[in-house]
Amino acid sequence: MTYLPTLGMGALLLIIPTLTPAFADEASATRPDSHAPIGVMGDHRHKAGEWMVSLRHMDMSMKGNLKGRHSIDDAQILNLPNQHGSPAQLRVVPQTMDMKMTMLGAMYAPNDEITFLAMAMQHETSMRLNTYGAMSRTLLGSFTSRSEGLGDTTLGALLAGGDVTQKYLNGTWHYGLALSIPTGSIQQTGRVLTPMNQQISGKRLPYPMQLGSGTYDFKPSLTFNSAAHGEWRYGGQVSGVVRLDDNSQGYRLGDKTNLQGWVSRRLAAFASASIRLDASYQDRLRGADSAITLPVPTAQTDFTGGELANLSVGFNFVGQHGIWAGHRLALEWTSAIHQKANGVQMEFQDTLTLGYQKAW
Ligand SMILES: [Cu+2]
Repeated sequence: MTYLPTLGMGALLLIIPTLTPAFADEASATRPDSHAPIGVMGDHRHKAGEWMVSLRHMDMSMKGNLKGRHSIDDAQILNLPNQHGSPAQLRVVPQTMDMKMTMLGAMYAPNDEITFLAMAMQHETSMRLNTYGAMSRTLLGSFTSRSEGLGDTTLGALLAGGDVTQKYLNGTWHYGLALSIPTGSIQQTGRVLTPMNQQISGKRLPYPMQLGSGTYDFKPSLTFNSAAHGEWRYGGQVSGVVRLDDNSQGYRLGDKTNLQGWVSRRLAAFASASIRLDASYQDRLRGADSAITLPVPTAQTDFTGGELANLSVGFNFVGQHGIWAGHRLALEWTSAIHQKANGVQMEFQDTLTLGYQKAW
């Protein structure tokens, strides 16, 4: 997906000259950097009585495979044991994966101490795979799996924490408490090409192709936002995902922790640029779905979880007056800079996030 950064920069070049006249009023108090980069969730709270709606679109791409930190090719993957027994070794290898997510969010603050939030998600995922012969190990062909539909739904609240007023650490922090409700399907099926060279339809797709976790997940977070230091601002967040039960198919995805920090600089009254670094760790999946049995790395329960770190570059824009006042547009381009997979997993490439937000 190397076209994405180019596309992002192209869109930016189009947006800046078009919006400059309408966005150029310095007098407004709405700063573009008063929100974190668009890839950060639950980064800001609202004042009493305020509402906000947001729409985000993320497009994430994966390509090739890693064993631990190192690339592994198809021929090497065919030597690995298959936990499902037959055939004895892996015979289906993912090549590329594209995950599109559209998130619709709402925020409401009944008072200055608490901001409620809700977020619904729509997924559109596709994966292209190669199938090799059970005995011959020769390439039989490729096929593409697709899954599409509603994902999990998050409901929660952001609670005022406090102020920090040190010389070099000056800002506010807040807690986030959220619950993810398993509205996404975990029984998506598709047509696959088997190592016996048969096309089978209605086969349960591997774990990364499912639309939700299937479990109620607790999602706590702690966020710090600095005060403005002239044109500069920074922030950080630690967050987690804790699975509260096993799902109906007999497994739970690994718990997750994420640590991130960002720095932004205001470029104009209506625009800011940001750099963000994030690192996350996810545990292995526990249990297994007995209907997920393809001889493919993504159906091996030990080949889940690991470390991932990303570097992101983003831009926030906010209208300063007229019909543009208070309308926010943001984009962020995220690139994986470190990945250590448990077992063999697909390699993360990059993600483009586009967002729109409006508060009133
Ligand atoms: Cu908001």
